[in-house]
Amino acid sequence: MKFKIVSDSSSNVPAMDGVDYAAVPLKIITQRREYVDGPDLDIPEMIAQLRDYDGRSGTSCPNVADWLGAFEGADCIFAVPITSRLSGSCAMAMQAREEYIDRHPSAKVFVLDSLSTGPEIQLLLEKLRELIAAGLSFEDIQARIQAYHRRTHLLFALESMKNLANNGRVGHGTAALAGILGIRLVGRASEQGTLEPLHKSRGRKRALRAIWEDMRSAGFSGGRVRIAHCLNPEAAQEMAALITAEGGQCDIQILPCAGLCSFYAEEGGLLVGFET
Ligand code: X90
Repeated sequence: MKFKIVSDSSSNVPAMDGVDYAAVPLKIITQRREYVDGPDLDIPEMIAQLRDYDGRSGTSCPNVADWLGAFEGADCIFAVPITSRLSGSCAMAMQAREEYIDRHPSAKVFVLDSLSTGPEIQLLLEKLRELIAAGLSFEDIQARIQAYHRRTHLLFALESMKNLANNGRVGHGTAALAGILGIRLVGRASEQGTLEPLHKSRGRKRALRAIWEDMRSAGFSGGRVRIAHCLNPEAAQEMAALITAEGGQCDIQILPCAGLCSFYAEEGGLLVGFET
């Protein structure tokens, strides 16, 4: 049994120790250049170039061949793409699953629609690694990761939603909530896998406080927290400090957004994945 975990680059996890793992890249596309969201992408450079660019920009998801290439060589595969409600990545992974099983009839592939992105996917990947290391069967792992998924959540604070609106991922009305200087939109990944606005907060401190209060009302009482930020390590540290000060000992990790999350969360954006 050769297990493998595969996600797409929206997870911000380029590599994992102790397990066979791959992340298939999405792409960020402007009329000037195309950025492949792989481990070599220079995020600060991409953000700087996007800052000076006012033409059209968008993204594209991995295709079936990209997912198939990542599955190759394994016979027990868990794939965790970005929410199917905002991207075609999950549909491509599902189609790759069909083709892979046709070619390798004894292989097993489970595609878990994350209904989320970034640090919530990261939590799912880490849990999958644990379940594989524990020596559980494919079917047991599938049942347990689905149960765990009901306990994972994503909250975020965005200073701008221009790229989300320009690419039809949120309405312009929602985007306007975050469009004013100093106002951050705090929201969450809904149960259906869409972007759900929760509050408008003035200033960073209030936005972080709103996230913390939402974590508590979702039922957070310690456990794992994964924070991804777009060129905003200070806010990520402050978020971690607030959670530790009021929530006690938790397992918190901070990491920078890769390309896809950087493009949509934009400079200053913060994403917080946690378990309840
Ligand atoms: O297929 C593609 O081109 C990718 C499209 C992705 C669109 C949404 C990315 C969102 C990234 C922004 C804040 C978190 C929103 C979570 C909603 C579930 C991060």
